[in-house]
Amino acid sequence: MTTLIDAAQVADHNDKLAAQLQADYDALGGMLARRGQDIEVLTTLAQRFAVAVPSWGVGTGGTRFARFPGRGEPRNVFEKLDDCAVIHQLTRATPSVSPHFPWDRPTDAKELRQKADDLGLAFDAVNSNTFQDQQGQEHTYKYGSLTAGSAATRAQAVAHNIDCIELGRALGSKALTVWVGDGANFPGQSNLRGALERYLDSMRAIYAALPDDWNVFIEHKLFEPAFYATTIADWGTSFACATTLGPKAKCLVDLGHHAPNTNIEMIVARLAQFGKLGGFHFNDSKYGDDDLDSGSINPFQLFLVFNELADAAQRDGAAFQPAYMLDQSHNVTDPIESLMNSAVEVQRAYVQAALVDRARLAELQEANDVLLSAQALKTAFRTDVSPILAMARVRAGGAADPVACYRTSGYRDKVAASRPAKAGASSSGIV
Ligand code: AOS
Ligand code: ZN
Ligand code: ZN
Repeated sequence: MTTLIDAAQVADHNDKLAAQLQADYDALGGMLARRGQDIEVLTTLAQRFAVAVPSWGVGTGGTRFARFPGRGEPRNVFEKLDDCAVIHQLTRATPSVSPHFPWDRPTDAKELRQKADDLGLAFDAVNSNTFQDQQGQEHTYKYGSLTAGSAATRAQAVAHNIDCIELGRALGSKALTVWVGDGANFPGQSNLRGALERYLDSMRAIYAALPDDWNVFIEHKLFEPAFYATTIADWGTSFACATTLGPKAKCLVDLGHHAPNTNIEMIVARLAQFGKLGGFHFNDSKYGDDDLDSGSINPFQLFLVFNELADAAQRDGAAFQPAYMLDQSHNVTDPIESLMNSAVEVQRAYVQAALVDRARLAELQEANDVLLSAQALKTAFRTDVSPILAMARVRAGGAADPVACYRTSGYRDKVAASRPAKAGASSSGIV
């Protein structure tokens, strides 16, 4: 297996922090023991956590105003995989990559799979793209894709999704994520019910092409690019469509795709209850689909989402396996650093949720002890589990402090030299 950062350098970094980490770990272990919790159980749990990295996340994103490219941005899917491998090498929490077509379309899927294999990576859900026109494309998506009034446009969008399934199969993926920007910018622009009927027709054709062991994830989003009425705007629509389509169709919750102050953890609880929670796109936001780093704005919300996931896991056992993926856009930070931090923040919420004594919480709820129920969650959320996360990484060969280790490694300088910037960069993360 190829490692892009010298293992000796990681070991050296860890050695320097070893005594400090052990002291923090022991102190936390003592505190948790007094609460009746075994730190080793939590560290093992942390080591089992995994979240996929979005291939488009390793390039610098952009807004409709501008894109400010970073140094050494990946120029193709192979270089994107290299950056993803660095993220996994140092965090040990991101063993898979969620690719995006056609941005990541390989000329040879076998070669791409081989490359991923060699880096110790696998492929998670593949993402289709019918929200922009591609060069040489026959029909425009300006007025919709899977919901378009034109049957030829719909057929083209369906064919692209089926092509994504084929590519995903060759890469060892097991799911297709469909997010469509389809909708209307003005009242009257389209027939609201008609658009959803056409969406379902298109999705039925895509669903029919799914292999037996595949899922299709329906990703809802309140607004943007449609600013009046998005066809798949909310979890209710997503749930209704997933239910109509069948058992392989599930809902995907992108944390940024709701109105401000929406109770996302309750949406998670509802979808889990009815067996339709397919997975997540983790990110954070203040206003809309800001795609900020996970846990950077509202870490308590992230914790509450994982609190619901812990409840669902307890109820449903091994059958409950939602897909965890990041979906972020990095405009002013080094994407590798942001993605490493974000993976750790999601992992942190996962471990913090495991600190909640669920039996005790149930008793408190039963007794209508509102204050102590709330405090049971707050106590878990306030516990700094950083030493557990660091120990989990170190034991798995990752870095005690991924960002510090990455900066010392000089990886960005190295790729800046081998990947010269190109003019006219697009906002897709492909430079
Ligand atoms: C768009 O807002 C959605 O979050 C998509 O999941 C995702 O960002 C897109 O597919 C990547 O281009
Ligand atoms: Zn998303
Ligand atoms: Zn989004």
